[in-house]
Amino acid sequence: LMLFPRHKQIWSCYYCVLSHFLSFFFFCLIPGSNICTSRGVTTCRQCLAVDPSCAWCSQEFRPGSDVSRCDLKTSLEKLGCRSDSMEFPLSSVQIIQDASLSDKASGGTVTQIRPQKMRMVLRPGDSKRFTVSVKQVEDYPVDLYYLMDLSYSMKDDLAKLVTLGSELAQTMGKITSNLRMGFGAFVDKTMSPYMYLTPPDAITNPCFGIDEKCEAQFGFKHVLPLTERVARFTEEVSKQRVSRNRDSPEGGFDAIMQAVVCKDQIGWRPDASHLLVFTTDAKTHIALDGRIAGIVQPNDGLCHLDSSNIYNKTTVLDYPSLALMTEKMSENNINLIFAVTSFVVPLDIFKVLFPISSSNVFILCLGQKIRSKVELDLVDVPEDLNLAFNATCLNGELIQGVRSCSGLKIGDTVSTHTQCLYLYILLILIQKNSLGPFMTL
Ligand SMILES: [Ca+2]
Repeated sequence: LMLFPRHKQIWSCYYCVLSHFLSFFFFCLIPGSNICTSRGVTTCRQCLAVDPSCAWCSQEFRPGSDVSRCDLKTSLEKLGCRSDSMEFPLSSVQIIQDASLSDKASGGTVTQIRPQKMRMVLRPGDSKRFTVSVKQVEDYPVDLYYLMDLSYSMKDDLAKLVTLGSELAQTMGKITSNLRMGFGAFVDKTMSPYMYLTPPDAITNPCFGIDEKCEAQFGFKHVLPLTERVARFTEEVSKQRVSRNRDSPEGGFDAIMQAVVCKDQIGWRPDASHLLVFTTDAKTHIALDGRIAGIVQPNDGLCHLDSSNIYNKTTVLDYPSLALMTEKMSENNINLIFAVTSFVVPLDIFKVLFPISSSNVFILCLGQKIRSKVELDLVDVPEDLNLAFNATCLNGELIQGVRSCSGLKIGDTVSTHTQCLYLYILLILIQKNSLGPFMTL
């Protein structure tokens, strides 16, 4: 069970209830006939798949008799079917692992959902309810990776960028004590027409033409893997110097892609919240922009950091598309946060992705927003299985068809405890015509 929405099961529930009601009504009018006997089934397997109320008698009643061996259990008993010949399996739910929910994220295994493991045996068309409790622990681990735009125009903002980084560390430190921070920097693709190639001095010092000294241009470099020593983060960020490149849009999307997919190098923890903060003051190159440099190979969405943690496919692969970025972020469970200047905010591409206010405020709010909602999602559910959710949120009221609870506030410990508990009641329903008489979860 994980996070995100899909809705469609509710209607099939109504449909099943309605069809069961109608068939019951219909068969009541014909004495001796019911849903089990009317289908003319001849095997146990077929019989048990007709309806959860049907039983199969493995003994022959009388040679040549036309009495149905598939019938309601009570009818078969009346017909003299011995109990050891009666096949009438019942659906069952068995909880296998049910460790209690953790209060704090620090120390040992963190349990945020219970039960953890269950075994369910269901007959086709049958349904079972079970309750899943979810609790968002305090001090839940947070990984924050900071992507700095180090193009020349950021020179004025570099101090602000450093401050933003340390403010971010402070703010996040208030929300969780289990914080890891890291950062990387980007400029743009290291080739013409994005890069200054002449005179030769400009390659090592792109600011040569304006009589200044700055860092050689690079595509993306991963500087500091996620570390719990936040002071080190502030220290490393303040060491950064700007570079310079030729065109105004920058190659930030290349950096985002690498930060998302290079899990091992970045050090994303599998059980932490992942925040990727992207700073820039300029437009961003998007997929197909690579064509002006003759790059036709689409971005492959793979990690290409060399041993010095430099992105080594910057001149080979095109910038990633929004679709590929979204796919990879969702795959790796990463939340992207844009910390951009007012110049960038009106750009359509950012408008589509996020509604943005002033960067500092935005990050503060977002830190809380990310932790204020809990949502259940299903992963790899077999097609024959229908799952419906009812949520019991903060006020204890049951909301049908809802799988998320929002409104969690980060505040004092006592209220957080009570506010963090969410209960979900799940209704499991297997549709008819499924693979066989049984399905095991
Ligand atoms: Ca550029």
